[in-house]
Amino acid sequence: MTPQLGNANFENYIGATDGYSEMAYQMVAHLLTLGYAVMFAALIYFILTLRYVAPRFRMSNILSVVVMVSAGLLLYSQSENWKSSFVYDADAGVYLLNAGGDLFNNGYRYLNWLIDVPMLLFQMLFVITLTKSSFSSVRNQFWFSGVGMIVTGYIGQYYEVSNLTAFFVWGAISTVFFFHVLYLMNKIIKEGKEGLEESGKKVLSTIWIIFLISWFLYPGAYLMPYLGGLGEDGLLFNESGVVGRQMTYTAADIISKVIYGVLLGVLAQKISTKEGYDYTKQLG
Ligand code: RET
Repeated sequence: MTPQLGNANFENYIGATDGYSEMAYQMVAHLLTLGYAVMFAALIYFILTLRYVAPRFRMSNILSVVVMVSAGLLLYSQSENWKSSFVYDADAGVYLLNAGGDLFNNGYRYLNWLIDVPMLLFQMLFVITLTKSSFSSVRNQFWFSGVGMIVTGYIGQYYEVSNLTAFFVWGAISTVFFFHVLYLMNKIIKEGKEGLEESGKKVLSTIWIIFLISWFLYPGAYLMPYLGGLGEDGLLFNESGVVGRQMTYTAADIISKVIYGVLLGVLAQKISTKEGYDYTKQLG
């Protein structure tokens, strides 16, 4: 029997029917905890490395700090949400939906992206030098399409079980914005490479690759319940899909926010050194 869960995310449907085994429940709890622990650790890193780069690049570190605080807090809420949504049932031997509590919803993440996506995109603009495009035009387009992508995806995720047509249509609209963001990022990375030395170019190429991989993981997580087949009989419409979704989100978050920020810092440090900025003289 399908429970009356309306627009709830599929995690609740699994919790209300089969329930979660100890392993699946704990894996999700641990992944969410890992997520916010990494954000708070990296927060310290971005603060401490602020002076390693010339002043004009420091905005990139500052934006990483903003991203770490917002992601850390939201992942903490997401983790509390998981723990209050499902409770252990000793008779059934699994974790079941907590009848008196909040339902589980991935929406905290989406609202976090509303802050983080524009910040991550702007960060690039503070490290590279644009040769053809205008700073304010790229910044405005990043805002527009970044926000458009998230808001439409946020609406779509409410329909992941209750209305598959709405789920895919909103997802498709979101993808149009996503491709615009990818197009812009690719364009400015190419421009940014122009004035750089070989080693700087290499870092920028790596940044583009990890950007592409990690950003594509998010739509993968959105589609997760149906990656093994459509409908409630699909191979991933169960606890494996739930764990898979949180694994994907956690990996994507660590790569797109932390590793990306660290690599931008490495690039900024290379350019700073080349321009004669010696950070060892600035410390102490
Ligand atoms: C959604 C909805 C389905 C279609 C697409 C999506 C793309 C999401 C992306 C999110 C990136 C988030 C980042 C967060 C970092 O803090 C909204 C899942 C294309 C690309 C980088």
